[in-house]
Amino acid sequence: PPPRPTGDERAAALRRLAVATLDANWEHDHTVPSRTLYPHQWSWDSAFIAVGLAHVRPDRAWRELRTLFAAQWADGRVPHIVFNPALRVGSYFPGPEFWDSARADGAPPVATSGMVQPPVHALAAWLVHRRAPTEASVQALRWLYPRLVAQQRYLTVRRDVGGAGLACIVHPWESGLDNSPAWDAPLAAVPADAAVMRAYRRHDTAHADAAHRPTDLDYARYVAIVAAYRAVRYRDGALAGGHPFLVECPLVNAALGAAEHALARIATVVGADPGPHRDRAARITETMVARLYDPVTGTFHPRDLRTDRLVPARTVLGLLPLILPDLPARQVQAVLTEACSARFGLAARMARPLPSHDRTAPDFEPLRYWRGPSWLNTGWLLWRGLGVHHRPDLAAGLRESMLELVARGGCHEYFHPDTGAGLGSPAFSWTAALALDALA
Ligand code: 2M8
Repeated sequence: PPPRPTGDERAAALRRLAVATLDANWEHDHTVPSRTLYPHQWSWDSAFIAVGLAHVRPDRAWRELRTLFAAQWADGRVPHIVFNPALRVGSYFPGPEFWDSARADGAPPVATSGMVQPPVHALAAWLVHRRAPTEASVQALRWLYPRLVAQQRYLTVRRDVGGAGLACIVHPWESGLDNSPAWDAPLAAVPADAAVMRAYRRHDTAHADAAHRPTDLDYARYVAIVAAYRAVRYRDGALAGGHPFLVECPLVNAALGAAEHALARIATVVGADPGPHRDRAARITETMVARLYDPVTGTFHPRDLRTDRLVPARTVLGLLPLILPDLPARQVQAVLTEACSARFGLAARMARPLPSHDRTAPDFEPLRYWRGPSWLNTGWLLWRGLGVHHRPDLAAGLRESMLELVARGGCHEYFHPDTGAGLGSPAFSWTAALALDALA
């Protein structure tokens, strides 16, 4: 067998591959997540991508964020997809014709989706600036700051369907973890029939193994929920009255709280008052603990607002509130216990990669997208949380496991949670970007 590469050789090879992947996915003013599966701009992908680009092409990191926020709606929502008008119809489903954003009030001139994704952008902007603070990065922060504030306001005011101060998601796509078992219970109430999908052509299954993607029934429900939101032209006023999917997600809300912490730091750079951001961050953390933490399971769960119950599934979403610096010691300890249990296997030397779902659950599926496989972005968020809460031993174990995945498998979209084999898109941008950040 060839000699095992040294740590330095492994790092150099990984860096080259990551940079080449990001360069190949750069498209004029943004980076596509994948040329085949996701050929437009995605919201939270761009935030992760910017974090990675900061290490090698800081100008592009800012460009990435600016392009995304140039498509922000008048109400402050940052759309989860910004469509590239140069692409032919049918390059992604559901495409611009399906979303029909032009008919919604306050949509930008460019076609977008009408939904959001986890607001990790303020954190990303802060990290990009901190990596290389320059006059240009201060200018970029000045431009972004009011837009990031508007994004927060949209989520905490218009999307506060539960009335407690947390943001509600109106579609599983808004969580970023599309077919996570976390959404099975709330989705079961959405009337849909797999036959609905005969009217459409899925594009994803032409590029990835159908057995590794959401099912046709999942897609029928995804399409039905978009249709309900599109019918009210993406207005949020009447959501509580009957929208088919209304959930408070632990990741979206943890990102919301982490964003206020990041905004407090950004505020000091741009000459704004950090105080209100710190107050809002504290309120979000407190409310998350009160509403989404279950003392019996010792982890965070989504709250289904239609039943006002916590969803029982224990997924990786439950661990991600660890990114909140002000998470109380009791919850930090409980989440660490959950992460280090046989369900997720976090350790200073990890035997297997971090899965996206509880390995011991009967509905754990090692190949199917967000129902088991290991993803770099959720690993990266947990890794940051471990740093924030002073667990360098566990952070080092997780980092090593993530880098080993990419070193062996390449910049795949996700990885088999037992073997580490690469799955999904083989040249996926956030995997490249977050590997670069973990390497630094
Ligand atoms: C996946 O979601 C899109 C829909 O938004 C899809 O399946 O077509 C998710 O993994 C999501 O988190 C990600 O942002 C997107 C692009 O990478 O792909």
